[in-house]
Amino acid sequence: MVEFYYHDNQDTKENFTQDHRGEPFDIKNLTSIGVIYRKVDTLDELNAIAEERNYRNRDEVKLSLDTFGGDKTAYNAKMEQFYEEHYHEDEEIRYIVEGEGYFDVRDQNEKWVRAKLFPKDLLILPAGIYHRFTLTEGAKYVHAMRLFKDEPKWEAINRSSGYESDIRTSYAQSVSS
Ligand code: KMT
Ligand code: NI
Repeated sequence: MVEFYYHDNQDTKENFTQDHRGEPFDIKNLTSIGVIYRKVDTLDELNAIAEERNYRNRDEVKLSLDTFGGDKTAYNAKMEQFYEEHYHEDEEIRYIVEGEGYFDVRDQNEKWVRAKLFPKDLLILPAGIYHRFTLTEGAKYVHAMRLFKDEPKWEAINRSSGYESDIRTSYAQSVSS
């Protein structure tokens, strides 16, 4: 079952898959940043949500050292890519099939909120929200489904690029108090 808490911000390049549990975070405050969490038990339920929200595409991703055939360099590169702060131009759904994962999302005060996700946990990230992903130290594996409204595009706009589109700007305005 999902856990939400503030990140302790003590992460380094070596330890970012650890828990990094900081202050408690009240799940009720997700609405103020436009993030939706749902426990989704069946594929039928998942399909219903996808239909209701006009999602047309999905893909599945499996991530672990094994899925890279033990190639540590390739695995580490992927891990670093997912952990790089970024946003997408579309609302996107992430659903955990197997394993575990951390999604960190910025709250309206730019604090990292960490969602520790387990099987059947579903997270909807609004377009334009800055976030990052990593595996957990415990499982070191995730099998996730990614649902897209349009073509499965995996475009991530990294914060370090300094580029902020209209979608990002309007998201930021919508959450500012
Ligand atoms: C994202 O948007 O960063 C991701 O979906 C990460 C990979 S999903 C296991
Ligand atoms: Ni992303």
